[in-house]
Amino acid sequence: MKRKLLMNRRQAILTGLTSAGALLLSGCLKKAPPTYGNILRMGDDLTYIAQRGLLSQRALAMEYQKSEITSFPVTDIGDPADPASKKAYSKTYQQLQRNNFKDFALVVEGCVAAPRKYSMDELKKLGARTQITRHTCEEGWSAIAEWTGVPLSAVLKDAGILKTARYVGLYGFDNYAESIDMLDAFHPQTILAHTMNGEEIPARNGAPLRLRVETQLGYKNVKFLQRIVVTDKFTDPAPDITSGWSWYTGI
Ligand SMILES: Nc1nc2c(c(=O)[nH]1)N[C@H]1C(S)=C(S)[C@@H](COP(=O)(O)O)O[C@H]1N2
Ligand SMILES: [Mo]
Repeated sequence: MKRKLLMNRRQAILTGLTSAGALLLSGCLKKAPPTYGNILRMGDDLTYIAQRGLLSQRALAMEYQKSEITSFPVTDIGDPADPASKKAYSKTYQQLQRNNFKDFALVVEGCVAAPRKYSMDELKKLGARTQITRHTCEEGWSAIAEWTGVPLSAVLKDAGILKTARYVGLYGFDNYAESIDMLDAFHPQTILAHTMNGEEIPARNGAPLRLRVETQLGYKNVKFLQRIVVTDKFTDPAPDITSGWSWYTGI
């Protein structure tokens, strides 16, 4: 995926938020938001505080009717099954795919009492949520699909998430990765989706498991999930891939 710089629009928005951010900083939200020492991401502090302070933290993203489901654009040209794919999928992923992901297991580790792997069946036993939501890509398109998956909160609780936990890093088989905070991790619409429009997720849309985090822009929705790492400190898991994008990108 190409790097995109969204700074022009963001800079404009941030200028407008400066006073709100300053007010909030002196108010109840004293905890420092994530920052990178990266000039492109300096504004993260303000958007993060403004959104977290001003918006209802449990508000649900809009859900749609089946009749509103749209086609879903192909975003990365890569088909994980195609060795000539422009994207680098790991050998491990291609082997798993050849066996229709029967041997797939999600790694859950870090600040959890019981780090372990979960097979798809084990994940499905933890529960399911179905939601028809709009995916909004930072490149300007959006699409509506129905997703079914296990709530991330259920997985974290099952693994025995520790009190020190602050962030969840999510890593894909293609080395793509993102992190989210606990509010988003425990948001009821944040799910690890295995089903799209009633069928197993197609390869290009992130088989066998992808994150759906409906409170943020498209690029936070990590596809081809391999590993989840719970951390007590802020981490930017793939700064080389996503550093042109804001870390917190609430919609
Ligand atoms: N593993 C992985 N996840 C990813 C990406 C990626 O390149 N690799 N691209 C992101 C971006 S920018 C978008 S808009 C969506 C696209 O999802 P889609 O390919 O199902 O349309 O996936 C996101 N998750
Ligand atoms: Mo995107």
